[in-house]
Amino acid sequence: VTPHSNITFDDIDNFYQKTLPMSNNNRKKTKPLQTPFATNVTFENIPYEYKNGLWHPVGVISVQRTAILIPLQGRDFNAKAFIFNIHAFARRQLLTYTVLLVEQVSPRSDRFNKGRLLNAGVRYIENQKSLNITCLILHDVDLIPENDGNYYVCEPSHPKHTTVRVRQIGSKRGYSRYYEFLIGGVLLLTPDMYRQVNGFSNLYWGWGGEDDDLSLRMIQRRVCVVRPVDAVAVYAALPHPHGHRNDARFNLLAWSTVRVDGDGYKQIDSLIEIVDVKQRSSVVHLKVNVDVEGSE
Ligand code: BGN
Repeated sequence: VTPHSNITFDDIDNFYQKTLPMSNNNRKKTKPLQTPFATNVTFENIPYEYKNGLWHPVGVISVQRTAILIPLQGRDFNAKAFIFNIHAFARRQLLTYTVLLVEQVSPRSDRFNKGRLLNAGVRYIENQKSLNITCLILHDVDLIPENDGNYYVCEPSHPKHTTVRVRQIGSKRGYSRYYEFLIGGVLLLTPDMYRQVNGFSNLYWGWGGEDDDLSLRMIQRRVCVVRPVDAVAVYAALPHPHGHRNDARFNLLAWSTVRVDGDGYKQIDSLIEIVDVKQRSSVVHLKVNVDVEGSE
């Protein structure tokens, strides 16, 4: 039974007839409920087609239209492993999706500005009106989801943070947990929610804090984050050297909530320039100058 086969309601009836418990009385006599998902059905090889900028499972209408955004500076070695894995993962979940690499170009600074990259990526998506994206996934390039039950589907009214437990590949330490407040790593939210908090601050240069800043914005705007259960919210982290820490992050965080309206997604256009768009079969590769002359 695959979703694209010509299955009829009769087939489904027949499939379930023998296994559905009819009442508490005969429950003991029947086998446990077996769904097609519990058998050896796999979506691994479901045909996909590329149509109007998105990957679609053939013969299936997905609930959401998803953009996976990966901010990037260097780390090509991680990006390749990530892209290789994320397509298989997305297809096993029958997503309708696109993958966007948002790579930083910055002539005046070697510090990573993840906030500007993500604001730029979301703006690009928003401008591609025909894509009609309904779910944004902000995804670190070094995190590989390990459980297919970690559904990459946006909740209608809450951002969803899915990096609950993370293990380092090659380390024997097992899974680490983070703090309740953390929303960094992988975050799913609708474009509406992104606008509601005015996206990310544009002021964080270097590693750390920009995600905590977004978390504060959400608290200020009464946006409540949800998480999947521990068993499925697991990731493997690819190895890489640590980025340059941002010493200004503590001070920026202290004043975060007074800046929400004046520093964020609404302000991104004057701060960045998309210098290259390369449409590949596996990704759309944007190069973004996050450091245009006159922007601080
Ligand atoms: C935190 C960082 C986050 C990062 C997580 C997980 C800061 C601000 C300190 C007040 N926050 O410490 O940005 O995602 O670790 O690595 O540095």
